[in-house]
Amino acid sequence: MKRIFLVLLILPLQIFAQKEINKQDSIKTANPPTEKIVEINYDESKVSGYILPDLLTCTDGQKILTKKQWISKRRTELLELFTTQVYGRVPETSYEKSIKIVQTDPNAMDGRATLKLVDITITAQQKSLTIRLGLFIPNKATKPVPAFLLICNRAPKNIDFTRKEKSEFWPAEEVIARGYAVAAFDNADVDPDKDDGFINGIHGLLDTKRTPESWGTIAAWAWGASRCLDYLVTDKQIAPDKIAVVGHSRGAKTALWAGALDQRFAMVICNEAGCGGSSLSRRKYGETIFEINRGFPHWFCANYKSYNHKEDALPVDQHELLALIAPRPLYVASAERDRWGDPFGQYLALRESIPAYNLFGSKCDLPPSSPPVNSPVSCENLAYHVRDGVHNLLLKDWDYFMDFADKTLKQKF
Ligand code: GTR
Repeated sequence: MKRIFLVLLILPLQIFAQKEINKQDSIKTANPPTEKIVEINYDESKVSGYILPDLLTCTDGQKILTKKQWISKRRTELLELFTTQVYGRVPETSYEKSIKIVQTDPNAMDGRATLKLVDITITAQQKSLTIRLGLFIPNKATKPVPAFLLICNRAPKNIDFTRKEKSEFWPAEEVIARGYAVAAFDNADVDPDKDDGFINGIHGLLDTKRTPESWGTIAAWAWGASRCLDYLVTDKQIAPDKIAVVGHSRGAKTALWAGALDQRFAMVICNEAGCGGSSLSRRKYGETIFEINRGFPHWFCANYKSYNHKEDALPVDQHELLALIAPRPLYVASAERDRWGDPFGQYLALRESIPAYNLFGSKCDLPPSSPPVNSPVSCENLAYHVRDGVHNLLLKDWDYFMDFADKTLKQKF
């Protein structure tokens, strides 16, 4: 009897949840009639023998054997390939930057933290925009603290600096309780998330003539994260060499690119970045390059579109982006039901980045199969988990991130 009752209770919930997932997937995969229809693959047995570009072989064939060669040659080369073929190049237009602390509250969170609101104003070509950075610092700290900077790609209420609204997406109170400072900015302050012909946001300020390798919106948000970091490294209450960048989904693709370009970020936390972020493009599992370019034509540089349906022609794959974070701590997280983002492809990408980390003296190895749900694995400066449930950033994810940061960032690797 009890069991029947339970089934009656759970079944409609499951059907509803599945419908929601299907609805999301069908939105993402609905092809306009003129485009080539390609079914999305969710079948691991159909992921056929792809060959990844070799992380430690340069385009001229030279094998990388030392950290010195990696830094001076291969790293630079990969950075350039990701710039020209994937995310796009930041224009060299000069701009002015003014940083102003517009509010300080030493009694935030019932006296447990100090809140600072910082306005970073960028001016160029007679236009300006302001990035509002919100920062909480634990009051019980006796020395400069490590910090997490979230690139918020969701509604501003998720990073409510008044703390009237609280969201697991940015669990500021919990982060403060663990002795970290916690900061966030709204990516829309830097660039709107829409295909507007690059006339608004920071593109409207800095773009002059656009070319196939001009920056897209992800690169713009990453640039914005670095402008926030410009302030954070000057705040005397924060340890400037212990600042982690965190992002979810499109924000996680951004966190990875920000961390690759700007080595002042001491750690990168990438939650469910998926295609164009932490999953291997050549697996063509879940979202593909074609799908992402079709759904979000403004995210990447125009050159990236030439790899639609041609993943094997791309001179890089995403394990090489992860490798650009080496030797700094890197956390790749995924969710069991986020098949669109290819959780296993993300684990494999992390594994494939290990040779770069090992050039710096670590002796890392991760098992070939990904760990069970809710069981993070880590090896020195690399960590991964697959959380139960759907695509989201939750307190549970943050708890795992902080456990890892306790062992790496806090200690100073
Ligand atoms: C999806 C997109 C993904 C991911 C996600 C998100 O619709 O296809 O690549 O970035 O949005 O940002 O939530």
